[in-house]
Amino acid sequence: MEDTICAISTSLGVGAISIVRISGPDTLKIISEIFSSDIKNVQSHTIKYGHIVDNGEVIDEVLLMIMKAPKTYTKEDIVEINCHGGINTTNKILEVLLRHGCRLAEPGEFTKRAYLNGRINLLEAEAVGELIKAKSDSKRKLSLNQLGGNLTKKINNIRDTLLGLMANIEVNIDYPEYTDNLIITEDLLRKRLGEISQNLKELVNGAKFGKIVNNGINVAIVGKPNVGKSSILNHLLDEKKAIVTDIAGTTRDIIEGTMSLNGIEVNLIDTAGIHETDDLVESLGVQKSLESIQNADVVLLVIDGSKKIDAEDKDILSKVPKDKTIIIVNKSDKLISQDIGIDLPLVYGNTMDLNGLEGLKNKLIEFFDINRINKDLTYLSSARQIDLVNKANEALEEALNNLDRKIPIDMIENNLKSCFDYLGQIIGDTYDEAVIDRLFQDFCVGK
Ligand SMILES: Nc1nc2c(ncn2[C@@H]2O[C@H](COP(=O)(O)OP(=O)(O)O)[C@@H](O)[C@H]2O)c(=O)[nH]1
Ligand SMILES: [Mg+2]
Repeated sequence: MEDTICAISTSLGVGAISIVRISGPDTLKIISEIFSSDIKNVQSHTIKYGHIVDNGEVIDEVLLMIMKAPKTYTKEDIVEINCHGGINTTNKILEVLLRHGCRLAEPGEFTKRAYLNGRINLLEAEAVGELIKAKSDSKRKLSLNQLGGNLTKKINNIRDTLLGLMANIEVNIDYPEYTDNLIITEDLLRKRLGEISQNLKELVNGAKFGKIVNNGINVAIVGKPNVGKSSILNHLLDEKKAIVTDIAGTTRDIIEGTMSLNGIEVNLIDTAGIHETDDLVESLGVQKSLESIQNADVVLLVIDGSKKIDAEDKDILSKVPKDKTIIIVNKSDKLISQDIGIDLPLVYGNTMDLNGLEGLKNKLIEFFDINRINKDLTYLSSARQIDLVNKANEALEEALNNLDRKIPIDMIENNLKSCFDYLGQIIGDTYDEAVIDRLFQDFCVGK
């Protein structure tokens, strides 16, 4: 981090202004060389008007935002050049900076420096990257809350408790004669671990919500041919996306579309009707339908309510995971019987009435607890964070198991140490170079 980096922080196109950002130890020296006046002694956090001049030629009329270390984004000296927008001016200024000794920043390098210099932790750095990419209100709020520090506080509280507990166990092992220290009895340890476990579970469950906000919900619409799967897709999307006919086997490939349910993205996947067929193309479609069942967060199994349930319906029913299936009894406008005889979450609906599938939307909101998701929006969310919090939870579960199995306390202490370390990795207290590099690769240049 000895070099001084620069990048265009705004998107490169025609616009009123662009911002070129510089950070590092030589920032003030380099800017003074190319600016119409010396800025080395300018007060921090001020704006200065002037010109960028290169070999006697005025490149642009600009405003400089001068921020001196350490109270800056990177904790280094930073100058942001507000220049006229447009590709030529902005690139020209970048070019002059590079010639005067700046290095072009890598994607996310300013944020990486903010992290390495201890201004933000890894969880917060990740949130910055997500905030920039956020396309919905929910995603924006989720990222902003991760940046806000509440999650970090929760993680640090658990880590502090673990650390205190480990220290106490150590003292008990090393100095058994010091009876004025708190003696960690089996009962006391069980109680403490129980408390930690509860806090961890909260994080684990929250992370499930975080994943939904980040990635949306994948919904596979399956069933035998002609029950109305494609009609349901079209109805939900309010668009004639899939072809609908009364000919069985019309849908042969996967057809996808996205709708929003209270701000949560729902990815709908219409599939080929599952049944025995000799047609090669159709059978490949059926194969894809079965695969989509595996990849879905919830399966909507569609049944034709105008007919009796038959062996084909029952066969498909045997292929879907019961814990993530909702039955849609479609064609409720011609329903022959209320009694379906299937013990799974069930909705009646049809694609003929305007709001014929409102019940389904409500069922999905209920199934994923979407109203609760939106209330808090303080969750771990990236795949990296979720993996680590699950591992931390497993380590703690193992500690509890080992306690039940009367395993020696130093082994249990190892479990607690693992739990502590996994949580530390979430906030980047301990880190692995490769993970950090991968994480910042996904960032925009200039952030
Ligand atoms: N009466 C009635 N007919 C429907 C309903 N939904 C779909 N259909 C009809 O059922 C036939 C098959 O629909 P389609 O969506 O192609 O079924 P898929 O093969 O499961 O995708 C078409 O003729 C639709 O017009 C419904 O809610 N009520
Ligand atoms: Mg279809």
